[in-house]
Amino acid sequence: EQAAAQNYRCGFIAIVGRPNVGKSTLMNHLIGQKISITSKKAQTTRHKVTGIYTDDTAQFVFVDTPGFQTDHRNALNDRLNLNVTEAMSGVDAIAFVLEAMRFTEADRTVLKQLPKNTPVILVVNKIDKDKAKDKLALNAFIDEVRAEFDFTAVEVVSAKHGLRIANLLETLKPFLPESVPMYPEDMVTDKSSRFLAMEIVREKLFRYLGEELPYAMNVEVEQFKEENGMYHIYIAVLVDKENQKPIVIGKGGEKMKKISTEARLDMEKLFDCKVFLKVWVKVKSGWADDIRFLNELGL
Ligand code: GDP
Ligand code: MG
Ligand code: K
Repeated sequence: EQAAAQNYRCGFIAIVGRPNVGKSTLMNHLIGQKISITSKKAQTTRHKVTGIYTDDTAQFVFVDTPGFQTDHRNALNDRLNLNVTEAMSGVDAIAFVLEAMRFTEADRTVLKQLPKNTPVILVVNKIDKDKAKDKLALNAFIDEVRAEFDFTAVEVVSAKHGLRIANLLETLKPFLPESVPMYPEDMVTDKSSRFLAMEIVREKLFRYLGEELPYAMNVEVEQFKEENGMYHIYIAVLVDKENQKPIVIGKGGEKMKKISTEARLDMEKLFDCKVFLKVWVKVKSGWADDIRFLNELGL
C-alpha cells in the first residue's frame, strides 16, 4: 500500500484556448460524468471551474479558465484577466486547446499570455471535421502550429465524439507530480451547480456583448431549485445604470434571448437534466465603484 501511494500522481492542469475550440466539451468528457453538487461552501474565487478525474494511478484536477478578455480593457476585465493568470500559475501543465485546421490570431493571443516555465501540451480538437480527416493535411497543420510555439507534447482528440480522450490523459499524466490524491475519489468538481450556472451565463454575456459589455456588470443567482427532476434557475444580471439595460437586452429582446437559450442548453448538457432558466436585467446603481463590494464577490 505504501508503494502504491508513492507511485500515485496528482496535480493541476489548466485547460485554455479561445472561445469555441471545445474546452467545455473536452472537460465534460475528461471527467466522464455529470457534474454534481459536492460542496455548498461559499464561493470565494470566481473564475476556476474545476473538473476532477480520478483513477487507480492518478488524479487530474482540471482548471477551466473562461473569458480571456483580449480587448475591451477596464478595471473589471483587468481583474478577470488577473484571475485567469492566477488560475494558471502553479498548475503542473497547461492543455492548450486548438481547433483542427484553424489557427487564428485569437489563438495566438491566448498563447502569448501563457506563463513561461510551465509545460504546454497542444491539444488539437475536432479531428472529426472533414478537413482534418486527411492525415497528411492534419500533420502539416500541426507542424505549422509547432513552428510558432514550443509545445512540450501534442495530442489530437475529438471532444464531441469522445475520441482519444484516454490517450490525452496518458499524455498528461507524466506532468503530474507524485502525490497522494488531494480530493475524495468520487468528487468531480469543487464548484456548486449554482456557481456553474452563474459562470455559464457570465460566459454568454462576454461572448454576445463583446465591445458593448457594460463596465459594471455582475451576475447573481436569485433562485436555484430542483423540482420533479428539473432545475429551475433564476439569474439576475446587474448593471450600473438604467441606460445599460437595453444594451444587454438587445433589440426586441434579441440578445437576451440568445444568451439565455444558449446558457440553458449548456446547463442541460452539464447537469444532464431539463432546465428552466430565467435571466433578467436589474439596475443596481453605484455598486461597481464600491471596491469592497467587488472584494466580497471574490473578484
Ligand atoms: P469552448 O468555448 O471552448 O468551451 O467550446 P465548447 O465546448 O462550448 O464547444 C464549442 C462548439 O464546438 C460546440 O458547438 C461544440 O459542440 C463544438 N465542438 C466541441 N468539440 C468538438 C469536436 O470534437 N468536434 C466537433 N465537430 N465539434 C466540437
Ligand atoms: Mg466553454
Ligand atoms: K461553451
